[in-house]
Amino acid sequence: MSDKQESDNAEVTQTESRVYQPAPAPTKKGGFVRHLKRFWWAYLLLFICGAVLVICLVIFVGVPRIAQSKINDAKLEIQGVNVLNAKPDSILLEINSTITTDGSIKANIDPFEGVMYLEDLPDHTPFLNVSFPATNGNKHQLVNISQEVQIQNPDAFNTFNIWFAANQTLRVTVEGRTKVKPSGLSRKWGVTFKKTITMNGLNLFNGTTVTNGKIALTAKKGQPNFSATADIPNASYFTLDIGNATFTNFIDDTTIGNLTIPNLLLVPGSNKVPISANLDQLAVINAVQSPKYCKTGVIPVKLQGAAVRNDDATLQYFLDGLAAHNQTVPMDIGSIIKSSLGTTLGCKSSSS
Ligand SMILES: *[C@@H]1O[C@H](CO)[C@@H](O)[C@H](O)[C@H]1NC(C)=O
Ligand SMILES: *[C@@H]1O[C@H](CO)[C@@H](O)[C@H](O)[C@H]1NC(C)=O
Ligand SMILES: *[C@@H]1O[C@H](CO)[C@@H](O)[C@H](O)[C@H]1NC(C)=O
Ligand SMILES: *[C@@H]1O[C@H](CO)[C@@H](O)[C@H](O)[C@H]1NC(C)=O
Ligand SMILES: *[C@@H]1O[C@H](CO)[C@@H](O)[C@H](O)[C@H]1NC(C)=O
Ligand SMILES: *[C@@H]1O[C@H](CO)[C@@H](O)[C@H](O)[C@H]1NC(C)=O
Ligand SMILES: *[C@@H]1O[C@H](CO)[C@@H](O)[C@H](O)[C@H]1NC(C)=O
Ligand SMILES: *[C@@H]1O[C@H](CO)[C@@H](O)[C@H](O)[C@H]1NC(C)=O
Ligand SMILES: *[C@@H]1O[C@H](CO)[C@@H](O)[C@H](O)[C@H]1NC(C)=O
Ligand SMILES: CC(=O)N[C@H]1CO[C@H](CO)[C@@H](O)[C@@H]1O
Repeated sequence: MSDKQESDNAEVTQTESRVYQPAPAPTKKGGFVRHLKRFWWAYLLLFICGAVLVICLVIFVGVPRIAQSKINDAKLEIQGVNVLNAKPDSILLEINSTITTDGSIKANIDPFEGVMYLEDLPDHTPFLNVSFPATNGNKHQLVNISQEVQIQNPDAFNTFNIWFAANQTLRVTVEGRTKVKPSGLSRKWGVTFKKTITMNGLNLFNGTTVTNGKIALTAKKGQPNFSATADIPNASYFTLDIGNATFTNFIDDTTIGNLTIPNLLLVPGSNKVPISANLDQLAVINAVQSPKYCKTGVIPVKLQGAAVRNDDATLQYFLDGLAAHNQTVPMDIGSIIKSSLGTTLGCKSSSS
């Protein structure tokens, strides 16, 4: 640093001495004016060089910095995500999003490939690649994406689905390298686009209710012998084309059968869907008469994803999401039995 400064100083001194050498010894008055008249071009050159240097610094150091800081300050917000046409190794991914900037810089931003990863999973392994379209620096822009995305890293995508199904919120980072071309300049500069979004997960469908339960006494063996309507809350802004989802049901630690939600297309907000189940009714009746549940007739039934079939194919990523944890749904079995069979089952008198 100091070496460079010294040599710069030396150069300046040299130039000055060269400038001064041919000049006659200046008389007291008007000497400087004469000097200026004679060497105005040298000063002009110095000035131009200085101006060019400043402009170059602004363009080659300042602009990229400003461009990067504008990208960093831009806000990415997501209004909706659709996961449609779900296949074992691909999905149709639609994202409606907005990018908000302060609008102070007009610039064209190149399209780019971005990766998505879970911010709170330390290895940051991308679970999806997404192509972002070209944008500009306008204050408020709609960025809508619709593309068929290959699932190139199934493990990472399954993990994302497990977090998405289980967590109340999760943080997803979108990251990619792109180029920015400020309007009026002919060059492009590389910048990093990196945004972390905090989104709502499905929170294990907390708040699901089951109503309209009916026991089908005449069902043949293997046919569903229980039907109801479930109201499944989706706290996220995702629409998911899940398909036929089957869950194993437990009361405490005992399997009591399974239930299926046919053609499940989960949308944000409330989802009223029909369910049909094959339940071991004897086991259920025993449970509802047990001391633990006989007072209210309400049994917390545990559900664990057992199969997700869509167009005759298993969708492992949705299945992993639904199978990684049990979700608990309180079912008012007492009322269901009362309305289906017309009897009230109290507590078993003989039970200890
Ligand atoms: C995006 O917005 C359009 C128009 O409102 C809507 O039809 C579409 O379903 C939305 N897509 C997503 C992914 O939210
Ligand atoms: C893009 O998404 C916005 C919602 O963010 C929606 O209002 C708009 O209609 C969408 N445009 C298209 C072409 O889907
Ligand atoms: C993203 O694309 C790159 C290059 O094509 C590929 O190597 C990588 O596996 C992809 N990752 C995901 C998660 O799709
Ligand atoms: C999200 O859920 C996963 C799987 O249940 C868990 O391991 C992780 O710690 C959770 N992360 C956050 C940030 O809640
Ligand atoms: C589930 O919802 C209930 C209210 O419906 C709430 O009290 C409880 O805290 C929620 N649990 C989680 C894990 O969000
Ligand atoms: C659900 O139960 C029925 C009847 O017991 C059985 O045929 C079917 O294989 C089960 N489904 C799953 C995914 O376990
Ligand atoms: C769900 O609950 C059942 C019964 O208690 C248990 O056997 C099973 O391991 C649980 N599943 C998970 C993923 O915790
Ligand atoms: C109902 O379906 C289950 C499972 O298929 C079966 O075990 C049971 O016998 C059926 N009928 C009754 C009355 O529980
Ligand atoms: C769900 O299962 C039914 C009956 O097997 C079938 O007709 C339907 O096509 C399946 N739905 C999907 C989305 O695969
Ligand atoms: C984003 C959204 O629509 N969230 C909804 C998810 O479902 C619950 C229950 O139906 C609603 O209260 C949320 O508003």
